[in-house]
Amino acid sequence: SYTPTPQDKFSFGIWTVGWAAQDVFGSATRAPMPAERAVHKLAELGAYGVNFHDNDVFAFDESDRDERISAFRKALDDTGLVVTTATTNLFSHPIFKDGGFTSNDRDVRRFAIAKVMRNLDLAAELGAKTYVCWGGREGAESGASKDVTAALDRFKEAFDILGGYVLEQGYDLRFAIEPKPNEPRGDILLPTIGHALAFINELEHPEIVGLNPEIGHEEMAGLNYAHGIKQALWHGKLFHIDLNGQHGPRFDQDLRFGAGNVEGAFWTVDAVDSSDYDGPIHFDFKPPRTEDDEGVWESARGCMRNYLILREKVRAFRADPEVVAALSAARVDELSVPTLADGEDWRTLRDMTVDVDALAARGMAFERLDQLALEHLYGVR
Ligand code: GLT
Ligand code: MN
Ligand code: MN
Ligand code: MN
Repeated sequence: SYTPTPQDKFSFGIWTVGWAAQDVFGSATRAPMPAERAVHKLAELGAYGVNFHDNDVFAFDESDRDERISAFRKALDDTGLVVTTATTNLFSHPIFKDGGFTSNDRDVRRFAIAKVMRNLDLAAELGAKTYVCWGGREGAESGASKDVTAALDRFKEAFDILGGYVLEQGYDLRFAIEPKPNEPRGDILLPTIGHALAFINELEHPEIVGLNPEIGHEEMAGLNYAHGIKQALWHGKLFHIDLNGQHGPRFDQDLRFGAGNVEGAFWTVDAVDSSDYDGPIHFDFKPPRTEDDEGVWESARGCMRNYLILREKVRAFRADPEVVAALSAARVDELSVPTLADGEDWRTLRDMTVDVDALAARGMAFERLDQLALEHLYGVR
């Protein structure tokens, strides 16, 4: 068991398994991987879909565009893998050194928006429903170099242009902004789920813009991912998820899902499994630089296995009668009862009295509940 099937809706970025493992301190340890090989291998492992950047498939200069897209499309047809999601590489080429949508250089901004439009056409053609926008280069290393107010105006302008484009073309696509606090820029704009949620409200077409939160990115900022996606869901804005692993605030580790913060992974699966999120269960990880080709697939397999293992544990936790009793002792369900009863308003509360000492003395019984969760996670229940 713990063998994935397409019904589990697992998907991967082509760039994840395809990463040749070059980093800031060293060159690639693996061979470049054509997109079609990633598609075939992921299908063999039981995945359902893929996400791709334009330049995961063809070169930046687009000289090989048609032949590379045909090979990609053939692999998709041969395997039945679905393109759930697409995105644009606005970060690798030197032209984007100061960003795409918010570069100080206006010519670069215009080129970046055009590059996105070209890949939106391909995304729509291949049936993607979500278009991820990770603004990794939108930011700064130093204070005076970026007029943040103007940058936000330009960020909004880009989404307004692109939103208009998608609506006028009649594409069945929604944008998903992916926040990240830093790396590769010293400070990235729209650094967390909260910043991005507020930004979306300022757009011309907010209804087609939501979020793609990544576990590692929120945890780099010291934030709780499960809480973050629950708030995004509460706003109706969880359009996509990037699952991976991270050990707290440090560089972006992109470990396979389930590694790093294991307890966080447990509550993440609980949050997704109990929600009405129906997008792909997407993995955005990087097989470590130590791994050869076999290690790459072991790492990809691990993402899916860990999700299935945690899903089983989360469901067992929720179904455990002792957990049901502990939830009730912790009065978790009482939080769903509105604070005012029908017909009441502020007048009811204004002059009420309570037995302060008695309320202060009531324990919350959370430790018992959390111990039960840990015991399910540790595998002793
Ligand atoms: C890049 C980044 C990811 C984003 C991808 C989408 S590319 O690997 O680190 O977090 O999701 O552009
Ligand atoms: Mn990451
Ligand atoms: Mn990444
Ligand atoms: Mn990501």
